[in-house]
Amino acid sequence: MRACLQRGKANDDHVGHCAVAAMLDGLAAGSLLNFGGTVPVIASSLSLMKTLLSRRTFITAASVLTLALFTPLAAQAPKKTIKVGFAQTGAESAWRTANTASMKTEATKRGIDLKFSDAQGKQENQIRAVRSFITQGVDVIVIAPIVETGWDPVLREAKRAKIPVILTDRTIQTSDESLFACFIGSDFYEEGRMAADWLAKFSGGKGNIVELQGTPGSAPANERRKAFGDAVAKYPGLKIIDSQSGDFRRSGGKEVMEAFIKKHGKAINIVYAHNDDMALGAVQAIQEAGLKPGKDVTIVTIDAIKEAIQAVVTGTINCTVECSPLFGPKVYDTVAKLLAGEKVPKKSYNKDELFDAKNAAAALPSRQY
Ligand code: GYE
Repeated sequence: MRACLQRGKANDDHVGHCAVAAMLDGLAAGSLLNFGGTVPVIASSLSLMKTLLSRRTFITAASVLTLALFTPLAAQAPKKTIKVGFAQTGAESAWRTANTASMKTEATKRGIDLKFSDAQGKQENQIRAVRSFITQGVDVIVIAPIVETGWDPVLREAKRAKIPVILTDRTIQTSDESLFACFIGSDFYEEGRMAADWLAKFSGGKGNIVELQGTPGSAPANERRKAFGDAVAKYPGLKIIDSQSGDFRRSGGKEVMEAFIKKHGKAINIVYAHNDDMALGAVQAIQEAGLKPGKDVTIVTIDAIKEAIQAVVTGTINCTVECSPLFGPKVYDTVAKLLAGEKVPKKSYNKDELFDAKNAAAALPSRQY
C-alpha cells in the first residue's frame, strides 16, 4: 500500500488496485484469515471503499478481492522449481554411468532443476562443485563423496548457508554428523562379507587370492577390503597373496591383473575384485595369458551390472554381489521430505542380493543396469 501511495498515481483504477492491495496486505498479515471474524471486517472495508472509489473501480476491486479470497492459496502461488546440485565422482565404471542416469532421468521426471557436476575422479573438483552450488543457492546438495576424509570444511559452508546435504553412494568420516542431513547408499561391509562367505563355501576354504581394490581412500574400497579380510581370516587355507588398486576401472583391473600374473603366475587361484569393471578387465588379462577365467581362476566381484551377470551365465565370472546404483527415486523423495521439514532416517541402505551360477540366468532379462 505504501508503495502505491509513494508512486502517487491518482487515477481511479490505481486507487482501486491500492485498496485491494491494502486488503490483501491485511490478509497476508493474518487479519482476514479466520473466516469467523472475516465477514464483519470485509463488510466495513467494503463500505469504506464504496465511498472512496468510483462505481466501476469498486466493482473491479471487489471482484479481484473475491477471487483472491476464494481461490485456494496453493493455486495462487506459482509452484517453485526445486533446485538440486549433484556432485558426482566421475564416470569410472558402468555402475557410475547407471547411477548418473538414474539421478538425471528421475530429476527430469519430477521437474527438478538438476545441476550436475562430474568431478573426473578428483575430490578438489567435487569440493569446487559444492561451493558453486552454495553460490547458486540450490535447495539441496547431493554428494557422492570420492573419498571418505576431508569434507568437514565445505560441509560447514553448506550448513552456514542453510542448505541441507544428502550423501549418497559413499559414506564419509566426520567428527560432526550434523554436517549432513542423511546418507542413502549400500552397506559395503556387508557386500565384502557376502563375497567372502560365498567364496569360502565355493572353494572349500582353500586357495591363493589376489585382490583388486577400488579407488584408494574411498568408502567402498575401505569397507569391501576390511570385510573380506575379516571373513577370510577365519579360513586358514584362504590367503590373500597380493592386493593393488585398479581404481574401479576396467583398464585398471586389466593392468593390475597382468602384473599379478607376471609376478605370481599359476599360483593365483582366486581374484576378488571390488567392482565388476575391474573383474571384467581381469577376465581379459587371464584370457590373454592363455588361462580360463571362471575355471582356472575363480572370480568373485561386486556390483552385479548386467554385463557381469551375463559373464556369470557364460561362466567367466563365478559370483557377483549386488550393489544397486539406482538411487534417483529415493534421493528425490528425501529431497522433498527435507524441504517439507519432515524427519528422514540418518542412514538408509539398499538390500542387496548375490548372483552365481544358480540364479544368474533367471535374473538377466529383468536386469536394469
Ligand atoms: O562399486 C563402483 C563405482 O561407490 C559403490 O563406485 C560405488 C562404487 C561401485 O565406480 O563400480
